[in-house]
Amino acid sequence: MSDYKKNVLLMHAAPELTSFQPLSVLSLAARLQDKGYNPIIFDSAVESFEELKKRVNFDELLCLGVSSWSGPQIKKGIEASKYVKKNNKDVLVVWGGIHASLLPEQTVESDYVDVVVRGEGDEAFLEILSNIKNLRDIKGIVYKEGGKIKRNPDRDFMKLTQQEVSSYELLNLKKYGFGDVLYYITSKGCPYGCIFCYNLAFNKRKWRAKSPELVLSDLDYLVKKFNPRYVVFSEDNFFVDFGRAEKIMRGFIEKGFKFKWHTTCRADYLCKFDDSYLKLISESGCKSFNVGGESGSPRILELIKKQITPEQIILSAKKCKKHGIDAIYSFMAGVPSETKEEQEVTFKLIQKLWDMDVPVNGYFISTAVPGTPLFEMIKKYNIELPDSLEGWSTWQAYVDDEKGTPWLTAKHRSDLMLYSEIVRFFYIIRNLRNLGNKKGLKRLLLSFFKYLVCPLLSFSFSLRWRFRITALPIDMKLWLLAKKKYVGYY
Ligand code: B12
Ligand code: SF4
Repeated sequence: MSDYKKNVLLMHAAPELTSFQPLSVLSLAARLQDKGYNPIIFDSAVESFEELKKRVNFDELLCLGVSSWSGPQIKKGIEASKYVKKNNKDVLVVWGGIHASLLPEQTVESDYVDVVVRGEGDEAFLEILSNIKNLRDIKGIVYKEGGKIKRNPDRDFMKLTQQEVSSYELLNLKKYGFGDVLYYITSKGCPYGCIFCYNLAFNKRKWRAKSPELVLSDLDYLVKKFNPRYVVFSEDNFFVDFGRAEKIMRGFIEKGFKFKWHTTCRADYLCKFDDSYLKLISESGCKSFNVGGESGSPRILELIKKQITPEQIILSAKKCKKHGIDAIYSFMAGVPSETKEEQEVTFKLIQKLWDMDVPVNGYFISTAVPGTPLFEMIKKYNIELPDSLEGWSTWQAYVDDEKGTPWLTAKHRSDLMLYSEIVRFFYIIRNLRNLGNKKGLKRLLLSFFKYLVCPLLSFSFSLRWRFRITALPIDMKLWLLAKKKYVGYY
């Protein structure tokens, strides 16, 4: 029998169909490996609990760690925690991640949770595992002791100086997307204060970054091991320090990395970049940026503290186009207090981008997550807030439910949902992959979607968008069905 006191199950509670490597648990796992533990990763986006049961002996676990984001995905974390506790109540159950960090006391109140780690868990988790019987001196945690909930002082942000890529080998990368896309972060946090973003509460506007040397050596390792076709820097703000970013990009060229890369970039940064900087970005393999446009209305941009202007959105798109980089914009629908006129201004901006052949990947219904100023703002609408972890798992603010947006009338919300789906539809068909190596029935079904369903929807959605027609959205229902069947998570 292996030394089960070293077995730590790390779960990324995620819905099916999202296929992005879970960096939270990968980061924890790398530290555990360094200290001689045996981390086992369970990503509920790519593996069912039944499958997990076949490969893990639950009687031989020291701990279950669950990574959580607010929303329905919590349900899977709860199921796993309950199962583990029922099987053996001595297995420690620790929750972390953004949801648990923002509502730690409420999370630890659950019978099946012993400890919550607030913020980065890498160091705290190791300390917990080596001091299971005495958690008093561990910073950044909330836990139960003698039936009472205890909150220890905050922990400082960790230094991003350690290699943390060894743990990628614990994943079956083939299960993720096309199997040749790697997720990695070079920095954490963001110095801006957009009112809808988790950053203020979670990162206190502190941006921390890995050195160019560490980034390049991590990537060297990943390239040698996995030879990715594509690398996504899935962090909040890659470009805060233009000089650091420049060193990293020059490093890609010097090392002869062949992968293409993608990250997010602010519109105002893109306006500041001169031609030589944009040329470097492009030459280093950058294929695309996600850019938060959010709104065409200067008042809304100010309200949400985005610190950009509509003019910068257009200029940034033009500059990226000139250098062959796809800037992909996203917008927010139905921000509290937004008028129909302001909504119209955003539609016009979206149209202007489309006319320039610039992609818009979403017009997403504005939803407030705990810990954000937007969340404080919407409390005046007497929003019904869940009062338990289980409550959050059924709180459908992220999906199709009016509870999360009480400032919108049902009609306004359903109109916005329709426009949101239209924008998404045009983005998805723009990127529709060719039929690849699909064979047989799958190929037939995809051809049906591509050559029959899409043109039909394209026609009706164009009319709706052009004349702002929202009545009888039968086409949207068809689209929602088709999207679920053919497109997966979007
Ligand atoms: C990449 C990403 C995605 C990818 C998914 C990638 C994946 N599989 O992980 C995609 C594009 C699919 C996505 C989708 C969504 N996302 Co997203 N996403 C991110 C993003 C940009 C990076 C996540 C990441 O990799 N971070 C890096 C890791 C290392 O940091 P970390 O997760 O915080 O982990 C550390 C700590 O939290 C802690 N920790 C975490 N787990 C645990 C567990 C234990 C046991 C312990 C001890 C500690 C611990 O230690 C970790 C290591 O230091 C974050 C923003 C961000 N920077 O985190 C938003 C973010 C997580 N997303 C968010 C949201 C809202 C969504 C969506 C709901 C959006 C939507 N409306 O559809 C969907 C939800 C999908 C779903 N249902 O799961 C919010 C979540 C807010 C919240 N309150 O939970 C964030 C914070 C963005 C934001 N600005 O608000 N997202
Ligand atoms: S710029 Fe992006 S990451 Fe930074 S606070 Fe705003 S939304 Fe969040």
